[in-house]
Amino acid sequence: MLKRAYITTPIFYPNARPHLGHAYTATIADILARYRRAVGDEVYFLTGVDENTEKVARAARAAGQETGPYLDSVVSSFKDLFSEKKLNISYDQFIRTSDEKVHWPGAQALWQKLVEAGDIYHASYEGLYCVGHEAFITEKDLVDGKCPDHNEAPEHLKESNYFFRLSKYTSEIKKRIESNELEIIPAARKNEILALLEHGLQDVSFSRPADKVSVGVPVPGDTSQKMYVWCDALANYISALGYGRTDDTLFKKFWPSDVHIIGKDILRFHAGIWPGMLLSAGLPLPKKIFVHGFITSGGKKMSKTLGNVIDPDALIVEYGGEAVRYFLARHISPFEDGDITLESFKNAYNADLANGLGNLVSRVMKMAQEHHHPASVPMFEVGTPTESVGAEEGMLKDFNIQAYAEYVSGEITRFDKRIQETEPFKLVKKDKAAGQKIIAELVNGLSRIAELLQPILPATSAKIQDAITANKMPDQPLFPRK
Ligand code: ME8
Repeated sequence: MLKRAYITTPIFYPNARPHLGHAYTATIADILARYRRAVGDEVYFLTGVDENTEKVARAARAAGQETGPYLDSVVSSFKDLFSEKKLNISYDQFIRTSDEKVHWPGAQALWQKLVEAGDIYHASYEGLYCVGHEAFITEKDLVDGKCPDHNEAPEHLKESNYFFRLSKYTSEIKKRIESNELEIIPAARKNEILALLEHGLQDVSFSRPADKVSVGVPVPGDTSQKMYVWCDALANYISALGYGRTDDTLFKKFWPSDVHIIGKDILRFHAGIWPGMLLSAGLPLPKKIFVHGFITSGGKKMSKTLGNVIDPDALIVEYGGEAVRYFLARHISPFEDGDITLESFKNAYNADLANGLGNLVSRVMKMAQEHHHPASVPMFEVGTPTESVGAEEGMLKDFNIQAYAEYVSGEITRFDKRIQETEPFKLVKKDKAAGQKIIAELVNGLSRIAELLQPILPATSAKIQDAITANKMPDQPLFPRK
């Protein structure tokens, strides 16, 4: 049955060039989107950037640039990283929240709904604000007077704002999460958010005085206030589909989303504030939120000070975008934190791609080119790509991208062993028909591997399929040894 799937990534802060964490989220979201397309679902895949933040304004000032041109240049570096020649992220839309035509009408229409529900009220806020988090924090979140995540002292705010009556929705949100109507995956993250809900959600300050922030969506009917960045950012998931605009065909077709893919750092916004806003507006909640862990390097958080930051672009220049996609899928657990170092990357590249997959393709296709006649030797029955990918459906359906990649690796090893055991290149000289039969079986196996690899390594999968069709070794090794 044809299903619709609206898949989203968070919108990333474009205060600096994209890092490996951004690359990870985008890649796993892309793998899931490609898989859903391969099984015949109608997919709409959204990614983009969260521009209405003080972080960007500050970064622009530090770079001695105006916010607009600064944003344009950082946004092009995200688009470049996601492009076909690099990570090959097959998004249908890249939303920019500075886009007054695409995003603002939806964000403002949603605000209006919250007002109509009686959930927006005026109050004064006094407390601490961490610009790094773009969130209100409390004394107990601080270590030595600083936010430990951003190593920065918070600002002390005393201002008159609009508040959102989030507290009203605690029990309803809890009910939806407990019953899996709003499924939080994996279970550990579900428990984490349920524990938080146990304490009850507090109302949130939902706007900032316009003269105190440099960017932001104006609050409808009160230009002296701009929307709080998370209020405007979360709205991107529906504004992108045309919510609040004349043409809301996509919204009608694709909302509610099948899955929001996010990192563990932003769970409480997505499983607290966002469902609260949707409930207040009378809109359906997303079906699932998939929460992945963080990437560390050498067991430590990547940081400029520690000098362990790995730049996705540098890896791509050296090894190619497909190798980066492969590593992220195969060697980072989607459910927990995962580690990468330049050394572990290189080792995995050589073992799994140069010696593993690349070598298998060369060996099999060399034998095929010399001894295999596709027209005369019957191939084994292979399923259509849809059926083949569908066979491993369980793993990708459960977001276990790593288990799926491991399974494909296992298939590569299995066919390597088969070559060692049967030595068809020797056999074909003694018993031509028997040798050719095994070569046909290997070509067949390769074809299935290519199909299975399609969501993870789309370009490599196509190259393997082309080689099989041409019955010829690829001109260049797919993954040269490094
Ligand atoms: O939070 N490992 O944007 P952001 C893995 N604009 N993933 C990581 C990571 C790491 N070390 N670091 C970041 C924001 N990420 C908001 C989101 S959504 C309505 C607004 C990934 O640029 C992870 O998915 O800080 C995380 O949730 C996302 O980048 C946050 O990116």
